[in-house]
Amino acid sequence: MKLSLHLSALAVLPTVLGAAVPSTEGPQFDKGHPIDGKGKGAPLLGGTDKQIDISNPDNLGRQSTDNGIVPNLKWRFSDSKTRLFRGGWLREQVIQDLPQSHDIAAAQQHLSKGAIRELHWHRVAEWGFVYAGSVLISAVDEHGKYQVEKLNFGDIWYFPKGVAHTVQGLEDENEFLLVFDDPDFDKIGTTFNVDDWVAHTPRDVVAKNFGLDPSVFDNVPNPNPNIFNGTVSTKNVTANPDDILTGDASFVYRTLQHEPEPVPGKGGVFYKIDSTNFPASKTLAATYVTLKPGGLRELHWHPNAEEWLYFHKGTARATVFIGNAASRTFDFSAGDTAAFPDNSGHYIENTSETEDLVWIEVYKSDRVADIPLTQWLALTPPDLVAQTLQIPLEVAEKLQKEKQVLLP
Ligand SMILES: *[C@@H]1O[C@H](CO)[C@@H](O)[C@H](O)[C@H]1NC(C)=O
Ligand SMILES: *[C@@H]1O[C@H](CO)[C@@H](O)[C@H](O)[C@H]1NC(C)=O
Ligand SMILES: CC(=O)N[C@H]1CO[C@H](CO)[C@@H](O)[C@@H]1O
Repeated sequence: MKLSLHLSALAVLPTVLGAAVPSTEGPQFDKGHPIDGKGKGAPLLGGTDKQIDISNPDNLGRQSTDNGIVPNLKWRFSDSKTRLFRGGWLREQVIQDLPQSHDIAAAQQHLSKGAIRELHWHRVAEWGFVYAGSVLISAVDEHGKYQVEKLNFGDIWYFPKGVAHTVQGLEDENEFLLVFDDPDFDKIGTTFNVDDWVAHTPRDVVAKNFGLDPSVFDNVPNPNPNIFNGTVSTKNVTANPDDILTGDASFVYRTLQHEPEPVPGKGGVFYKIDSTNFPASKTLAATYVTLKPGGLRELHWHPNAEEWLYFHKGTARATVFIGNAASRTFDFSAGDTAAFPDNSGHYIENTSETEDLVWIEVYKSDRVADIPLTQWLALTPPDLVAQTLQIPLEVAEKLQKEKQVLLP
């Protein structure tokens, strides 16, 4: 009797692999179930990562305006393999991780005090943003010009393709974002490390090249360590000070020492860092944005490039419209990266009640450029706008002609 009751109860209320069946009252997205509460959807009973479902309700179908097939545009650094070194670590996002990022690869890198990212160069340009601690950067270009500088929070470097460089951690713990203007960063032929080169060149040639005894190079590390623990540099380069890269030739831009862009919408703070204010940065253009709780980066698109993003703090959502009635909403949190297709329409909204949203945008371009929806419509004959969208003419006549950038 007891057994048959139990079995019939199971038949009405299926619990597969122990998953609790939710109530069907109202939307269930915040409980991790794809149920809209208006008759669409059903419980999720199979294998799933509950925490990820709950923090990505838009993947569960919450936005009824989403439509069509839009590929995944998001990658979490938390899903990257972390490579450990003496004095630091590295985790990357390359094209194999996020195939929709066609222009850019990126990494987070950590250097403890004294740790050195060994001397190297790349076939691609490198852009860095310091977000914890401080680092020493050193670089040399094709004209024998050089630069050695200490960078702190918010400071950016840009090393053009082929420029030799190194980075050292100065405080107890230091971390930064790296961005490269090529998505296939792990491809052979992208990075050239000095000790790797020396170790794989006939010793007598190395000795002849430097005019030194071959035994000088007996201890060159092999394999090369990439990052290794060291001691903080105390020596200056003793070359001609006239050869120091400064002014427009500088590889360094100190973001927070400049004025942010005007933001008439008053929703936050927007820094633009591109070749118009940082002349060295010819292939990568960036923004550093802080958006207040509930704020909105207005609907816009970028006429010149695909957009790559790194979310540093807070939580966000963004809907990306790729044309042909296709759009998809994504939920983001700190540590996520994303790539929005070239010219796709989108917004970014801070979904927190209390916390600022901080993110970085990077474009493979010499400049940051956007066209906001509101400004476009405001600068088009209002009767055409009114007829197209079927909105009152008075509304079309009063649209903001200025870019609002960030709305509260
Ligand atoms: C680096 O780490 C190794 C192994 O722990 C240690 O022997 C060496 O002294 C360290 N070097 C420096 C400069 O801290
Ligand atoms: C290195 O150069 C800086 C700036 O010119 C100077 O203040 C410092 O004393 C120099 N350090 C050494 C060890 O010469
Ligand atoms: C404080 C505030 O306005 N928070 C809003 C953040 O954005 C979400 C939508 O994504 C709103 O639901 C919150 O009210």
